[in-house]
Amino acid sequence: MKEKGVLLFIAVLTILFSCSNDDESGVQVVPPRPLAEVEAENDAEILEYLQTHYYNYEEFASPPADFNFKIVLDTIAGDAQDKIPLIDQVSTMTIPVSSETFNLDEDVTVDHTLYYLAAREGIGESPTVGDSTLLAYEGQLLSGEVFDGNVTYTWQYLPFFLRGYAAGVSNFNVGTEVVSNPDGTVEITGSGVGLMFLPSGLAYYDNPPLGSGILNYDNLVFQVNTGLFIEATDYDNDGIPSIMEDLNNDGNLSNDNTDEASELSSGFGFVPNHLDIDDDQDGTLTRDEISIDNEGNITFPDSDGDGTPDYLDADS
Ligand SMILES: [Ca+2]
Ligand SMILES: [Ca+2]
Ligand SMILES: [Ca+2]
Ligand SMILES: [Ca+2]
Repeated sequence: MKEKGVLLFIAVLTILFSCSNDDESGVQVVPPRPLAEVEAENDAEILEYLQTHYYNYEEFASPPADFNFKIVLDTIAGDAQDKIPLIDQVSTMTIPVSSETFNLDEDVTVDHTLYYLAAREGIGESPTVGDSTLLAYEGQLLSGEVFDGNVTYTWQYLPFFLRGYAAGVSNFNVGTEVVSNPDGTVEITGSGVGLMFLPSGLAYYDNPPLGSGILNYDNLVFQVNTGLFIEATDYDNDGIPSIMEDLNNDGNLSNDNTDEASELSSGFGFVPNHLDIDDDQDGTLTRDEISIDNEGNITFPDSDGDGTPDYLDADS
């Protein structure tokens, strides 16, 4: 009797599942494409672009008096056929991306290449992917279509933005001080100007924002003017800088959640450590389970000696 019930249940599930492939209008829902296939396609598109385009590097090398330090991209052709292609000027970083990031029906990790260049080196330090950064930015597609941007400086807490964007920004130095002009505009002395190319696996993949003009699997290009950043940003103010809450050290702060099991069972939802003031959900705030000396050095007591520090150990 019991077995029959299970079989019936499976049959019902199968029907529900097959129906879910079609929405109400009868349009087939397309499952996301495999990560490795999309990565290879994206990388080929970006490389093709980098080989056939250049930026206004001559203006950056000897800036005209009225130059606005904006990066302008153009095709190598006609009068511009002798320009140096971007491919000879970019640097790269390799970022492993797990298929879990996009809830794919596969279990793979695929290396993605982020291409970037500093058109103007900032004179300050560079932020980490866990820092709040003051910057102006513009995003465009490889077609040249601009989809987003902000010409005035705005604070961005990098973990809230695209993974490739945060990684890209972390390569650029910022400036030193804010200067307010008589006309109300603000400049930052010695700010950096950078450019980056993100494959879709470091951007929206198959889930771009509606109405943004970005299509599934689109590569994105961002230019940024990096003004300032807050060193060792501690977003949840628990005493531990956000970057130190990237426990698996993969540059992605959203996949570190020590108390995930108890949060999910108690209906708290998923609060990653960089946003969690009680990282082990034992009722004692993280701030009260760590020690910070007068110089700001943090130590992590482990009172039961089991190798897990108290702030991540629900039973101590
Ligand atoms: Ca992480
Ligand atoms: Ca948590
Ligand atoms: Ca925390
Ligand atoms: Ca705690």
